[in-house]
Amino acid sequence: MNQDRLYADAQEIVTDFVFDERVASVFPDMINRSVPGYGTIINMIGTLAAQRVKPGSCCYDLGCSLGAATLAIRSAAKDDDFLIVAVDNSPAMLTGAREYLADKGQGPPVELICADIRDIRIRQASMVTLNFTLQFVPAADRSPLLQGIYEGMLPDGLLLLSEKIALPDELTQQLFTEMHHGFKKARGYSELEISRKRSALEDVLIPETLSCHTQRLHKVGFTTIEVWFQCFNFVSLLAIK
Ligand code: GEK
Repeated sequence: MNQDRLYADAQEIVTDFVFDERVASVFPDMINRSVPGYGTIINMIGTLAAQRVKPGSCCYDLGCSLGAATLAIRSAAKDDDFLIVAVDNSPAMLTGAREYLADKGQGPPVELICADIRDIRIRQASMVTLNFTLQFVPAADRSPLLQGIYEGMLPDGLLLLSEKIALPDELTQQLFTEMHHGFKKARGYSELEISRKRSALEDVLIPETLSCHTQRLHKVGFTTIEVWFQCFNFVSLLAIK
């Protein structure tokens, strides 16, 4: 696994974060050292898919990056009788996903699509995963995207939504941010790397509060909405149609 040193060089000018070749080449290391619980969430996506995905249906991995969730779904599948649709609009990520999945055994078929998830029509979905992807979609487009997902789901369909969240008050926001930075420091990131990455993400990753997420999911039509994982400002929700 290549180590993420993208923000270690103090001389380099910090520009907006993009999912390019440089990011794709260090992505597993970057996400594991930056997102608390990432491995647990990936494993649970596989477990949930094995329980919830119906024969003949589709299982979507939206913003699939290198395909970690797709691989977990495929590896945990009891049968090959459903289609996994994995979508990402970063060509570098999709190329990486294609290579990553190619030599990782058998399972249900996977359709890899290089596209914006806002342009994808969801059909016959028994499960949809948005694992730390919605936060990169412009805020105004989040409701229409979730509405499309809801409409394309089968009854009882499951949405797994993981997000970095904003806290409703300044004190908790500060506390959770410090805890997150402590998490990153313990995994070898320097103060400089943490602050440079933070600046790069500032206008790119737009977090919302947990109540904003749950209210929107209700508005779109989901009935059961529960948080199943939280580690400071990182949350994963389940929403059932
Ligand atoms: C994982 N889910 O490993 N359309 C398509 N893809 C997009 C869009 C969009 N509009 N916006 C962002 N992406 C993965 C991790 S990473 C999370 C997801 C992170 C893609 C983007 O190219 C990137 O690959 C992914 O969403 C977000 O379980 O880096 O924090």
